[in-house]
Amino acid sequence: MKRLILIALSLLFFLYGCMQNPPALQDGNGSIELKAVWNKSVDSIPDLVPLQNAKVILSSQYGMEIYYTGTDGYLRLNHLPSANYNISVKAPHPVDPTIILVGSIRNVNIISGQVRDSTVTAEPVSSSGIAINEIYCAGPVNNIFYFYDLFIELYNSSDSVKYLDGIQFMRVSRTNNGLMPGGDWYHDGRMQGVTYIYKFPGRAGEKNYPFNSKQFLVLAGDAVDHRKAVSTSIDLSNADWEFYNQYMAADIDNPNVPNLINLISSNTTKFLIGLNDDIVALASGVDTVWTDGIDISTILDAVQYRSNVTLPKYIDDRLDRGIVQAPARYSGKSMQRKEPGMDTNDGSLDWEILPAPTPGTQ
Ligand SMILES: [Ca+2]
Ligand SMILES: [Ca+2]
Ligand SMILES: [Ca+2]
Ligand SMILES: [Ca+2]
Repeated sequence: MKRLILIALSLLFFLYGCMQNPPALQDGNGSIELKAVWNKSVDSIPDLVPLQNAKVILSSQYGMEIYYTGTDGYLRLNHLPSANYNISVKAPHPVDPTIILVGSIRNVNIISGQVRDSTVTAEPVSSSGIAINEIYCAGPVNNIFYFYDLFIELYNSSDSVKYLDGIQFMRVSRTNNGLMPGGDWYHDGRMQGVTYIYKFPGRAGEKNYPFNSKQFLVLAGDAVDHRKAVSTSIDLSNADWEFYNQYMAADIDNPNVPNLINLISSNTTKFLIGLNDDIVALASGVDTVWTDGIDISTILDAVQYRSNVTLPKYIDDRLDRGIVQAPARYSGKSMQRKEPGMDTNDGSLDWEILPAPTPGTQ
């Protein structure tokens, strides 16, 4: 019996390993000559220059591969299988470390025996270096509707220490007379529809809570071992932070895990986000007044996720141009950026579904 269990377990681990490492791109006879450029111009006359040493993410039905452009801004690849490719590029700005250059093209059809010429034009976007890297909210596989094991993972992709003081995390799901969440309803540069807003201790600009370069942070709904409730769930008792609603009669509070606290006193329910459909955002905390909306310029990262990505997109284009594909409810699956912190502000391309959550790692 023991032996059987061992065999079953090793088979499981083997299958899990296969899911974790999809096969590398298959061999084929397609070629691409990809040119990456960015617009250096500060006026209306374009000044396109080659994007050197840019990270290029090539994804297709065969998986995902990472390459870099040369000093001439070109990436030339042969032996690609025929497929439709989505291509994202990302590079640091040559002078300004607060800006990154990002661009993407979709459905580049590569055909066996042909060389496909493509150009991707990157645009400058401001980069705080802090991104929402993983969202696990589907709930574990279970039949008692348990979904309290949610967590958000943040990542600091910059080369410097950032500070969490005053940073806000919010759920954005409120509508208003047909106006949808995540939009700039009053055309005043503010995002509307905030339903939950929690904050790290302190104020923006203070430096008491460091967030180190290349560090992952796990923000748990409840920082407890959820396997005690549902065996297929996960242990979040070692999370870095915990959402704690001080306006609720008895929210769970692991004393060893520091808290983000609730800014909406009328909200007396537990911190939750949609299991398969919602908008979440992270803001610097410079805009401390949420009631009139959150200044888009202070939002560090925001994404809309939906299990049905054919439904409409609500989030303002300045925050993200796509929709993250979410897994089904109670699937135990998670959503994560394809590369740590890789954020081109197109959730449709930047994210992937994980077979199981990975709190604190990629
Ligand atoms: Ca706590
Ligand atoms: Ca405001
Ligand atoms: Ca973003
Ligand atoms: Ca992760």
